Amino acid sequence: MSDKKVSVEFVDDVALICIDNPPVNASGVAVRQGLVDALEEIRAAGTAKAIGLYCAGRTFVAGADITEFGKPPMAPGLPEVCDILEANETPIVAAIHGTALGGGLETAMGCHARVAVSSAKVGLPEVLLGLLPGAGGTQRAPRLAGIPNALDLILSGRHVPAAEAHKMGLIDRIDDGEPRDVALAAARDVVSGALATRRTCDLTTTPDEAAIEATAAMVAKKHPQLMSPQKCVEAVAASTGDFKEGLALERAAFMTCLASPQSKGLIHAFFGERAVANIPEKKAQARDVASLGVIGGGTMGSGISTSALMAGLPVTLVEVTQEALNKGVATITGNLDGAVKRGKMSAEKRDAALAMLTASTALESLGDVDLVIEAVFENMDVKKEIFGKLDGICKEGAILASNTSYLDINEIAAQTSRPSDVLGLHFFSPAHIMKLLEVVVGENTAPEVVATGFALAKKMRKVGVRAGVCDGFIGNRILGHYLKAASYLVLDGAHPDQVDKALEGFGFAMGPHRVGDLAGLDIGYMTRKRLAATRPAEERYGGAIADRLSENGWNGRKTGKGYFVYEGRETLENPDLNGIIEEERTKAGITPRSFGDDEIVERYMTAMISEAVRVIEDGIALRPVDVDVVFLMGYGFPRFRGGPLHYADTIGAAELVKRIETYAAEDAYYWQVPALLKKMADDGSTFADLNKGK
Ligand code: T1G
Repeated sequence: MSDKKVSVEFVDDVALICIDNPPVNASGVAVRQGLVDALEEIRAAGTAKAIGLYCAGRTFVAGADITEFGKPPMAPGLPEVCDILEANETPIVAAIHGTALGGGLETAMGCHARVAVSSAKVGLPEVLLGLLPGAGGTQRAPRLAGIPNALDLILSGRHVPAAEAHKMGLIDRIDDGEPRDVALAAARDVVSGALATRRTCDLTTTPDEAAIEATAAMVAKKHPQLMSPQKCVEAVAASTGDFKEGLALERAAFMTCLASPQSKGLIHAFFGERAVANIPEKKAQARDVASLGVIGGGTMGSGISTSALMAGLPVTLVEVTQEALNKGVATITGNLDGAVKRGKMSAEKRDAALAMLTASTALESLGDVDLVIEAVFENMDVKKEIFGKLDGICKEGAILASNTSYLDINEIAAQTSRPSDVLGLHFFSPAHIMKLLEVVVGENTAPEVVATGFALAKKMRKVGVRAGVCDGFIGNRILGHYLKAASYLVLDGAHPDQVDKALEGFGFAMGPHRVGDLAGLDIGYMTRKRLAATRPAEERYGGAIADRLSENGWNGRKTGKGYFVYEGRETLENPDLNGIIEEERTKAGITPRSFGDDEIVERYMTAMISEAVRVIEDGIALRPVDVDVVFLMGYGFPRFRGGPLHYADTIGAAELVKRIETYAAEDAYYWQVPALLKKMADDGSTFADLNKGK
């Protein structure tokens, strides 16, 4: 059965088992069967007094093979393998390097002792996939580390450094060296008695009702929509009882979660974040970027600079005046201080990062940098002027990027003699925190320049998504469309607060009106004014209410008033809002009607999905998963729903077409069925099929 992902080596009176299943030694069926076969081979040989288990490559087992989920189970299952390891007569010690995660840590906890190199990390991140540890982790972790630590590990999904894991009791010893050597030394120490062994199942868990109750309450408050966190708490609570009964409860909970749409959404998100790196330019040779220039020290420019400095990239920040420059440097310093406070970096690293910042009021100071990111306010003429100047200043081979959120990269590139070196790098605010980076590819952008954009994204720990050129690229184009649906809902009778609450119930961290107030209503106002001249006559105008707010100077949090009123940390009703809404309805001759929360969500999501389909049709996004990742990483889309188009597959193209045709009776211009969606409704295909290139 096994295709030798697992090998056995006999050294004197010990045996070594090596797992070699690149890239991350996921415990797929070949690894599981290989482990069982290896134990049998060692038993048959009868020479080993102890066994060392280690992995080849960059990491210990990083979990069960997630690609097997949702497929018919293949024996032996991982729970069974962990039980076999634990029951084995000859003691087994696991030698951990890299990351022992999920089923990987469970495999190690099934062994009779664990040693780790000091750089190793361990964790049980299954909850991030809408699951819970399903191979004994909820029963063995509490026995080794106690209930509070086990709850922390299982509900945070965090990767715990070896030293802390040692303190927790998960790791018995820290040993540095090559994994095989560490495994060999540890196995010999088991034989000599220098390293104690025990079966985790024989240990007992000290009850801790208070921790269980407090965690259950926290989970109910923090993750009201999610199933698996609650299941995690229930399983850990069972660890104070009979071991086998606890395993059975864990298994039942695991199978329930595995079948849930939430887990499917989260697993789609996991693989999606990796799939978006698969671009046509993947094989092109990226250029080295060892220095960055950033033009504009405003919110975006200082956020981008901060992110680059945190990634170890020297930055030259350019502003027009010394005062603006000082403000930019102060913002960057504040961002870095904040990162130190949040424990994201040490004070020493902050100081080193700040030392890599050069501030200048001269564009000429960017003559030698490898890549420039222009992040000035959203005005085409200003951007064109800057790119025209950069063309004469920057060295040959330098890459010129714009952080524009909407504007035409081709038009900007045409200001230079080197349009092949120009692309869009669209960061999201706050840029030193948000993980999304839209890499906008112009009609002349060279493949190696695109590849460099993605390499920079990886270096800055961002998730790059390839986008074509259109107004607003992938995210903002779709946002612009579904926000119209939200504005029509309010004009037709729903209240902004109800719309927000309905979408927060769906899973968004914040509804569109609160997001508008947070980002600043003036941004939307300027966009509506910018597009006014080109707005089709047949398009219904939804911006009347928002215009009134901005024209009153009420632009949201930054002015203390927008759709809501903000006093300190309090969000209060805006007493003037209802009057404005009624006046605009009357002006438009609208008799308001009531909307249920479900209908609000349906209309909002159908609008989002339909424009997302057009973005695919127009080739602005490569695949549906690219749209999903943009919304998961940049627009607060509920991760457990997997993104707008993964979610769309839970509705089906036929039903979506029916909805749009129904709504079109009210507004045939806004509600149009995209051709691709119609085709999918006819041939029964799904967005998952499109992701597979079908
Ligand atoms: N299964 C299958 N493929 C995996 C995988 C896994 N567990 N982990 C990574 N890959 C693939 C990934 O898709 C990518 O593929 C390549 O490996 C490199 O990954 C019973 C049920 C280990 C920290 O949740 O967090 O065990 O894109 O790009 O940035 O209780 O991968 O190259 O084709 O992410 O260096 C629990 C998931 C599973 C850990 C490395 N384990 N992995 O990060 O590389 S559930 C996890 C990670 C479980 C049991 C349960 C990270 C990493 P491709 P990468 P990286």
